[in-house]
This record gives sequence, C-alpha cells and structure tokens, in this order.
Amino acid sequence: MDITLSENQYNLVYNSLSFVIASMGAALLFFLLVRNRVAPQHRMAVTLSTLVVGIALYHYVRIFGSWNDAFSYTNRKFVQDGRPFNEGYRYVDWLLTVPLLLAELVVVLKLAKVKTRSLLVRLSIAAVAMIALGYPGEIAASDSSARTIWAVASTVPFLYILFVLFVELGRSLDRQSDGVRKLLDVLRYIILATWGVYPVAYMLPSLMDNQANAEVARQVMYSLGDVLAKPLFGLLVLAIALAKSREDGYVEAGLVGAGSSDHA
Ligand code: RET
Repeated sequence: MDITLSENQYNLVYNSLSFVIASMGAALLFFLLVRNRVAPQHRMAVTLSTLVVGIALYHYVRIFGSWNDAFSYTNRKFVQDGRPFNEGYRYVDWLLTVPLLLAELVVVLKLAKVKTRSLLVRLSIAAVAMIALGYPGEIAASDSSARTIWAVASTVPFLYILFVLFVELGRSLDRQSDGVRKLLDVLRYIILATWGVYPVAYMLPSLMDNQANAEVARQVMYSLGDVLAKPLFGLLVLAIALAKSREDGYVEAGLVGAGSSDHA
C-alpha cells in the first residue's frame, strides 16, 4: 500500500539508516584493527563479527538507496509512488548474518569439537528457517491473516534457538572461568532483549491503524535492533575473546616487553 510521510517521518527513517551505515562501517574498521590483540586460537569469533558488520554495511547501503528511490517529494510530503521499497535486503542480510552471529557465540566458547559442530548445524538450520518463514508474512498485506500465520511458523525455530542458548548452553558454562561466565551471561540476555525487538517490529503494521507511523516505527526498530545485535554483540564477543586470550597468557607481539597493556 502506498503511504504518505511527513518530512519528519521520512527523515527519521533516512537518518536511522544513515546511522546504521556509519555504525557498521566503524565496527568493520574497529574489528579489523583490534584483531591482533586477540590470541590466534580465539580469533575466529572476531573474524565472524567482521564478516557480519561488512555484510550489513553493504545491505544498509542498498536499503538506503531503495528508501530514497521509493518516494517522491511533493507539496512538502513524501509520497511512496516510486520503485517499491525492497524489504528483501533485510531478509537476505539476516539469512547470512544470523547464523554467523550464533556461530560467534558458539566458537568463542571453545567447547569440544563434536559439541561445537552439532550446535553450529542445529542453530544455523533454525536461524535460516526462522528468517525464511518470516519473509512471506513480511511482504503480505498488513491486514491479511498470512502475516500472523507466517509469524507463528517463524516463532517455532525462534523458540528453539532460545531453548538451545538458555537451557542447553547453560550447562556448558560451568567449565568457563568466572569472568568469562559473567560476560557470556550478559551476552545471552543481550540476545534475548535485542532479538525480541524484531517480532514486535514485524507485528506493528497489523497492530497499528496509522500505516505511515507503523512503517516508520518498524524501519527504525529494525535498524536499531541491527546495531545492537551486530556491532554491540560483536564488541561483547570481542571482550570474551580478549579475556580468554589473557587467561591463556597471550601478549600481542608489538607489546612484548612494553611492561603494560595500556597502549593504544
Ligand atoms: C520474524 C518474523 C516474525 C516472527 C519472528 C521473527 C524473528 C526475527 C528475528 C530476527 C533477528 C535478526 C537479527 C539480525 C541481526 O543481525 C522473522 C521477524 C520470531 C529474531 C538478530
């Protein structure tokens, strides 16, 4: 359905998308610059974070372009009469990044090989199913029951992921040091809080009467969700990888003999 946005509504989405592009770009550079501070055996998690923000940077540039092409500016209003806004970029992005985000968490734990492989396979399949089942509902009309049906289908793998993270993974945390366990605990709650934003944003067009407001709120929530779920999550995974590197006695080559690790 074509919608008309006020200048403020249009710009709120425009600026949110722009903010995400800046955040992903900065995170990409940051993860590349700090990787040598992490011991080689813990670097895979940082590599995965780098890929995630790189993939998202590309997709947000495309989303930004699609947003600009979808509206024309007439009588101080933004009318959605251009090319259809492509919601697919978000879903392709999630299809790639959600399994990678889960893999970050799994590889930084350094569990037994068999356990790691089984977690990676099961969590990736569930993540792909969750995103793929959500998409048909996302592009369905806001007042159709298809939206709710696909949402329920997508919630099944979502709940499975939460079950694995909170129940199954909980048992493996005993083997981690106290400091690492605390960080892992925070990480799991960050997942719960930030991933919970997505289904709520998804339901807004069905819950709200004003479709212009619903569209703006949905785009802003997805965008903020992505900054919390990707760069912020990546920073916490980095903190865990650094804590583990310290526990393993790793000192970055350039800092050997420098006497302190406070160098920039
Ligand atoms: C959908 C459809 C409605 C039901 C549910 C959904 C869940 C989406 C989630 C997305 C997470 C995305 C992340 C992206 C970050 O990079 C697909 C909206 C449950 C949980 C973490």
